[in-house]
Amino acid sequence: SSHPVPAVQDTETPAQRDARMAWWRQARFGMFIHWGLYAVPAGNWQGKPVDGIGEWIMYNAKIPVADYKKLASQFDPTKFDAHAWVALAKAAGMKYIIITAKHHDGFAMFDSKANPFNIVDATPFKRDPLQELAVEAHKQGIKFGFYYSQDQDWSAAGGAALNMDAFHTGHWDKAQQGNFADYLHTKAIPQLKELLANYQPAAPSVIWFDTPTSDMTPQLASEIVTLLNQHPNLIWNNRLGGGYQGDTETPEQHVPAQGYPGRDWETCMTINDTWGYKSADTNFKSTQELIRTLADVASKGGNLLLNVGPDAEGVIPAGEAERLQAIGTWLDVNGESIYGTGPTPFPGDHGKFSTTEKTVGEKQPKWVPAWDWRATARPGKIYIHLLTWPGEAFHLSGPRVQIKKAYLLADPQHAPLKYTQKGQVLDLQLPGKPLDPNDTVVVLETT
Ligand code: FUL
Repeated sequence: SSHPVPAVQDTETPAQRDARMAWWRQARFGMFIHWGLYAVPAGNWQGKPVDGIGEWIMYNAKIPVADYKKLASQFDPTKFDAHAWVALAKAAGMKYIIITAKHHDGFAMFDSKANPFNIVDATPFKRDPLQELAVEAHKQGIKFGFYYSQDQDWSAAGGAALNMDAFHTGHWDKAQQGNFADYLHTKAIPQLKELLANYQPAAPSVIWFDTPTSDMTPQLASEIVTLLNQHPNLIWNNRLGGGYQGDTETPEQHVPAQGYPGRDWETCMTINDTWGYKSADTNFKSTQELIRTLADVASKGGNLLLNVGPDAEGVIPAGEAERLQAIGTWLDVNGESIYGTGPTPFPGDHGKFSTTEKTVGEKQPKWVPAWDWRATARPGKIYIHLLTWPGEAFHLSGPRVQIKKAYLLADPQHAPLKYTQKGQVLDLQLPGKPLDPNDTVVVLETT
């Protein structure tokens, strides 16, 4: 494959880059975990629900730093079970896990010597859940990485993002006043060093940066890149700032109509309407919509990083866990049409833009997909994902290759389907009903 954009590590050859990205491109499906102190208020402050996403409650309710820090004494997630979380990700068919090591609130979910506002030093829990997850991920053979909010840190002097270009101005407490470079040198960079050094051999495979502002100058960002470059297998995203493109594009809460040809990309998405736990949010997407979204993403050559928001006891909400299990059941049968596949000659424009759609965290017009069909491919095979059953005939215009055999992936016999192919037009005969109402996959074997 070709990569017109310069490699992140400018000493890297395209072949080295392909080797570094290989597991990630195979993976297609990962688990995002937003877990932090914000799970304690769970969307409510002083007895009232606070509008907005759960992990932004400190900002949205303008909670003073000292009051927010007091939440730590109430954070005792004794039901946290690293084995169960990793097992759930695996059962869902996910190939990697990215967890919030520190979100914008500044609370570190790991044992940090660099700053005492962390789960080991400031809570009755006293354990390092990231260490436990790193060990489990390694044991259960799944990749593991860290989300780290390098730019915004509402608890640190200098970290409350004076220059919130895309957002708003940050300060609401004198304790937040300070110098951004000082914050970076005394907290963010030392913590990134801890995360990169202390979790070997399991982690991290990925560092997932977030919300760059103009505070992150090219010079400051280059100090972080120097650190990252000491870890030659590391993958990091496009949200560092300072002009760095990183390895991956990160569309949020939507699937870009055409993907990002020539770039690796990953849609991150919530199952309900929040990343961090909010007790009142049970607006879960259906399993069907989630499976279709995964097929949609794969058909455009991307990965889906699907979020769960565990509660303050350390439990992944049942509504989220159930959906993950169901996606895993579908992938058990149909995984061949997702993992390691690439886009096809007919990605199509299945959908339309809507400006009226309510979006989470984004103000751009939203792409609203049409759930007709998608296609993924690997050498020798094209997979047609039938999302809405077309009836007993399916007409496909475009395959420039001769089809040898067609069958339904969910049919254990792989009994051949009848078809005719004239030039680039394929007419398939299908059963009257779908084998799977979420996504019935037709395999086209090519010569
Ligand atoms: C956003 C953050 O501000 C949200 O809280 C969340 O972490 C999302 C994945 O990225 O930019």
